[in-house]
Amino acid sequence: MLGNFLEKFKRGLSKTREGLTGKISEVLRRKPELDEEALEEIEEILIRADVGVNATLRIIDRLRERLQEGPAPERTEDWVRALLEDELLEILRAVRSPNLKPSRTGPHVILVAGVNGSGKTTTIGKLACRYGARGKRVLLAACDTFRAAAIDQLSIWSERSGADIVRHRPGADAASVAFDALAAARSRDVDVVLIDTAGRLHTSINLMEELKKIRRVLGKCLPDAPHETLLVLDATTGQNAVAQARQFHADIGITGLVLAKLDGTARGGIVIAIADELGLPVSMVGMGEGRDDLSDFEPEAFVAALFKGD
Ligand SMILES: Nc1nc2c(ncn2[C@@H]2O[C@H](COP(=O)(O)OP(=O)(O)OP(=O)(O)O)[C@@H](O)[C@H]2O)c(=O)[nH]1
Ligand SMILES: [Mg+2]
Repeated sequence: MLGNFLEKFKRGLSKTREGLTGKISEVLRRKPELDEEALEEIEEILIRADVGVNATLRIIDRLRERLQEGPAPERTEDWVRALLEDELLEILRAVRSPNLKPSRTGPHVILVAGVNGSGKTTTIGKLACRYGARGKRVLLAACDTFRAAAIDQLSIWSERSGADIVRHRPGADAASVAFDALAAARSRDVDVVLIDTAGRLHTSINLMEELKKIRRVLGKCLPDAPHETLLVLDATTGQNAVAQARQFHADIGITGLVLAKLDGTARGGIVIAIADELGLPVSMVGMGEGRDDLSDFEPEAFVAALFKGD
């Protein structure tokens, strides 16, 4: 299983590998003795790769400590890489997420939120394909009524995945779409309901109020719905993703993060900053626009792909 993930992660993380471990290897080759200057260079590389200042400083401190413990002849490039791998894994393992497996009787409701363009609708489409392939009956709720194109985009994913869709006219009340979607899900024996929502800035009060209203309506239709609230973050937005996650979590409570567009960035170190600073589970990562480009987050595969890419 890990092998399968590893191949996907290797492909998706090629840019990050160049920007992070590729550069670190360069330093290690130039300065195998790893003096203080080399440590500073590594520190800068980690920060540039969006690992986050706090996590970076801790990693460098730990590295310094362990270098002092280890006898000089052991300080080969491989040895230092292994130390770094250990440090990253320790941070990432703390946010390992239980995989999403609908097991209840009755619909498993997943609300998907995020700022505009972060990758919500695409993530929902990929999830619909994944659940469909596992024989689950899926229903999509087009609660992004803000733009007509958003409803059309979700409809395309409905066709592609074979999932049902509940949609209203553009401009309709998002919460009423959610209400109708749950009613349809219950009468049609649906296993998974995926709720697409409008994206606006995380500082938008309207957006948060709309999301809260959707949540209230879901809970009224089906006690303890939504069962998951996923926040989709665009990995290319760097440290801003951390601020977004904080705001969404404070306002609507997030149960899992999806990091989209990891394939498009050399700064995939953001996964480490998010794990370190938020402590929220990283459920999945998006590494492309296709239906199969969504993977459960596996810390071991992630770190292995960063260090053993080629
Ligand atoms: N490379 C890459 N592109 C992605 C990924 N996920 C989404 N995209 C692209 O990013 C763009 C925005 O994705 P959407 O899914 O429409 O984002 P959204 O959050 O629904 O956007 P709004 O509804 O406008 O808020 C699209 O062009 C997607 O194809 C990913 O994992 N990798
Ligand atoms: Mg969308």
